[in-house]
Amino acid sequence: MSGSIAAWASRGLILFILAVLLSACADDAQGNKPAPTPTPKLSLNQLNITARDFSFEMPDTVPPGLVDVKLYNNGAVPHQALLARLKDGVTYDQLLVTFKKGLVAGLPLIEPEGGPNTVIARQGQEVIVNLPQGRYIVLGLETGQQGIPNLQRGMFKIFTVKGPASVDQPGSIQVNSQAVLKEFSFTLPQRLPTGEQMIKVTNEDKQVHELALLKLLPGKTVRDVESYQMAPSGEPPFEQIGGTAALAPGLTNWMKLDLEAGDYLAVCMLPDAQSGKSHLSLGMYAPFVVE
Ligand SMILES: [Cu+2]
Repeated sequence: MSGSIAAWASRGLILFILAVLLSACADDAQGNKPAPTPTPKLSLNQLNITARDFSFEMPDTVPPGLVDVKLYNNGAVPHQALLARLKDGVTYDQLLVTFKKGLVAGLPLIEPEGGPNTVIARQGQEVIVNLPQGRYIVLGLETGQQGIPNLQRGMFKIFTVKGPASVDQPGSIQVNSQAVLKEFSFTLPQRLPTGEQMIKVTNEDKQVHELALLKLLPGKTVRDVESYQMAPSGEPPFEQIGGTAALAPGLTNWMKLDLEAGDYLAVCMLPDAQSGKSHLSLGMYAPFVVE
């Protein structure tokens, strides 16, 4: 019995390989560029989050394990959706009161599981996360106009992760390249191709980091980004195009990108627990080119 299953399995594999080869040949014959690596055909649980000015719309319950999170910004200002698990013993009231004192005060109360980072109006970001069961809150940690944190305007929503877990395992996610978050630095490719790709993002440091993606406007550099962050005025020298939100030490997210050619910057804007300075100003950025 098991022998015949193995035979069927290997026949299926051969057919699959043939199909892949044939499709590759078809591309070459027409002189087209090879197709980008297809995104995984996993039966992942889906979570759609709509951000508005200033609220989140999403289900009250999310299944544990791998979840494909799609954020769409239906507001007029930039929004992110950080999925944060409350640490044991922390209450929602305590969390919201503490976050009002600032990020440095609030971060120790949560285990940040990542999620889609900040995108401008009418844009989206898709990120696969791997959620343990627990009590959660989705947070928008951006500071909006007049220096008021969006959280204080209502950018949070409580939810629970429970129920049957996803059967998919992280190893089945097809990855095109990797980004590693370290102590005030990133390791990621200096060049990326245009088009769809999946990037595995892992925090290998002992503190929380994020990977915010910025597309630099023509002629702008990391210095312009830094000056803007210190004293925002006028139009930013960049466009916020997503990335992965804050990740606790040791955790991994998978971000799906579909980039056009240009100059980009991966940055971490989170504040340092000791000095309160942004990780960007401590050197946590990495420029890269998409071509
Ligand atoms: Cu950081």
